[in-house]
Amino acid sequence: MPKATIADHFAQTLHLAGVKRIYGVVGDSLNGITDSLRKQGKIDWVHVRNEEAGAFAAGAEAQLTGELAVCAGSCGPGNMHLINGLYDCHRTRVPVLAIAAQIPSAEIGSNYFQETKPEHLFRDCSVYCETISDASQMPRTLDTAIRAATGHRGVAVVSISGDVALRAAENGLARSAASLLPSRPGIHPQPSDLADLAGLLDRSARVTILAGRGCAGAHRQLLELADVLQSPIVHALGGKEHVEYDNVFDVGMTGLIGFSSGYDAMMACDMLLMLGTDFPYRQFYPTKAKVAQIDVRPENLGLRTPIDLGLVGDVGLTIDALLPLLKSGHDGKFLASAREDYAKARKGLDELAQSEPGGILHPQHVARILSEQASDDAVFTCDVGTPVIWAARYLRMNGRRRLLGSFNHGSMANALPQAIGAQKTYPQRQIVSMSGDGGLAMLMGELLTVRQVGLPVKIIVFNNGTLGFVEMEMKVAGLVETGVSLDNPDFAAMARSIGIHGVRVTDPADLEDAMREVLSYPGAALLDAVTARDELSMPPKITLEQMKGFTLYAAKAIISGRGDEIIELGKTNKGLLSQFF
Ligand SMILES: Cc1ncc(C[n+]2csc(CCOP(=O)(O)OP(=O)(O)O)c2C)c(N)n1
Repeated sequence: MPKATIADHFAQTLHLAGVKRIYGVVGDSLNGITDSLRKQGKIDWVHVRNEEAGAFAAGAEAQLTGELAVCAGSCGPGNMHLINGLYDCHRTRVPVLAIAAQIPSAEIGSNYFQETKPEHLFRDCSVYCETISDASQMPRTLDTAIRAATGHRGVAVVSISGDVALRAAENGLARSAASLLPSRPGIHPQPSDLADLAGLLDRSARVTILAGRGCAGAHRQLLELADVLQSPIVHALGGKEHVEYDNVFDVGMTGLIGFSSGYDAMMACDMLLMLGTDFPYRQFYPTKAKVAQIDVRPENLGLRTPIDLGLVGDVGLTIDALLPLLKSGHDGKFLASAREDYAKARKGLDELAQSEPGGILHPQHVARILSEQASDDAVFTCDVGTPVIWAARYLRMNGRRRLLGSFNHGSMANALPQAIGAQKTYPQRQIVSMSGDGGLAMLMGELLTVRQVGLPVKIIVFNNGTLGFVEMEMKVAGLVETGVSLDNPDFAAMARSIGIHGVRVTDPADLEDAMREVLSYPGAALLDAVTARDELSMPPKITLEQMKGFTLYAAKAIISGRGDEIIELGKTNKGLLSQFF
């Protein structure tokens, strides 16, 4: 029997770590590993058309399951394509291992064909990034990468030359899955810190909670806390899927794409309690309120706004320990008024989510019908651009549905590859990609992946003929829009030509039937929704013309739906918008 190679040990170690598939594109520097995977027959090779999509797909899988997902690229350009997707994984803090193949080991440092330095290139988007240049480093380097990715919830990159992968293995494998994947410890704050926090909360009359993705799994605790404090809960986009549902305390989102009620609840409180959120936009934080923050990452405390108290802890565990220390007695006035504001904001948004039969199809309408018709456990992915706004505002979460995006990294073209990862992970669930026409085109080759791999992904294209979000930003800045127009094909006809069911809708009267046809189709299907180009994600009464004289930030604030009251603030913050996109 031939001796096991390093590549064989890769296949065995990944299997031991529970890895079910690897997303990637092959190349000769990867041949050793792909061949070992083929011979082993336990890990599926998911052949994407661009490695960037492979990284996004792995990130989606890791985010949905919380478990290690893997992508791979061949040497030089092959693994460089991974980088954008890996940045997204890294910023979303999901456990992903990237295998970055390297040129022949003897050629390193000679400016050889396809030579790059992966250990430099990936440094910034990883928690661990090392090269295996000798058989004696295995399996320790790979094992450490796996532990780093899962333990720190981030990206680990292992670079290895093709010839090194084919060398004979020298050492034994990890002894058990448990030794590779130690479970995460629960993090409890110190009792004295909890007492301080309880004191602060008891002394504050108007507490607002800002809840982020760190609230995953803590829905019960969050509601119990809000009930004791009679607090409105504002959610950040990353928290939407974990916070918004079955929640009478929720008053919407704040931020660039949020709505007035969320913004107001943050600004009117005398104490802000941040739970598992790294919401980045500093100008949306109150300046006078006291602030306490709970996060598992100490480096996140006080990162976005000055805080009075920071606790390192899991949100759920911390609230459980905090609740017995709190005195009840907060009256419900602040909450009631925030909820009234929310009802008004919600009504305003809902009024925008319809279109006249025979008239222009509004994207809000498309998003609302999608939400109404999608299954109860659908996984939605939404492209950066206006689809993220429609998803944030019109998708109804229920605790079983999931929503993924590129919420921290902000990359276009995330939705389709994330849908590929989601569908591979959950073959039986309905997976819906809310794609921009620009976003879809950017990684359009992945439509071929969808078809070739046989994934029943549903793709809803918001086809507005423009890079809409940027067009709006340019108009708001008083610039003539440049480089935004998209001369699109009939995406439905294009889908059909490659074996994906395609339906095009232009008349709002046909929307509901078209959506039903696409969502219920047994295989991959695409809805080309030809939507209004000049759709403004802002209150209907304010026109672009009115916004021309405003500063970028003020206009952006209006787009976010917070109305006139913010214009004064905008005057002092000229130019801020440019840093966001
Ligand atoms: C990779 C990348 N390139 C450029 C941008 C800047 N950007 C943000 S949104 C956007 C437009 C997206 O257009 P589209 O997908 O058509 O969606 P729309 O906003 O029109 O709905 C652009 C160019 C980005 N965020 N990511």
